Amino acid sequence: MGKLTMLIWSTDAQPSTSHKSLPPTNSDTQRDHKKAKMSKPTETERCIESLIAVFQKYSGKDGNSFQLSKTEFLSFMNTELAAFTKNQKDPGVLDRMMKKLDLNSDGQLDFQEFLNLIGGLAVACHESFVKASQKRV
Ligand SMILES: [Ca+2]
Repeated sequence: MGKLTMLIWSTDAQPSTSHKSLPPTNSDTQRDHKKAKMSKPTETERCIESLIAVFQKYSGKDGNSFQLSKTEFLSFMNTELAAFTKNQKDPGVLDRMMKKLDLNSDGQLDFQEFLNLIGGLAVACHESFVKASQKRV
């Protein structure tokens, strides 16, 4: 897990050129980068890492390792969001969700399309949280 964070931050922190070609003036950046590597990931960083990990866990099951096929999407929904899925009385809801999320209509969900699902669910959760707290006042 920690490896993923390192990967993310090292991708951002380093120019595409190799280590050898870095001028000595970059030593500060390198030191900061090392420090960032050593420190414990923040809650936000861990959340990002988890989202990537869970996406790859399902996307890696068949076909393209970095896209969710319909089967992988259903497997994800029925496992990770079982409470949500079970509550849906309409059996076509997952089909329609998949179609709606698949913005480029290639029959696969890439990470961006997957994030739209997570984002949408997070917004819905947050809205019901806000509503609930307004009722209490
Ligand atoms: Ca797609």
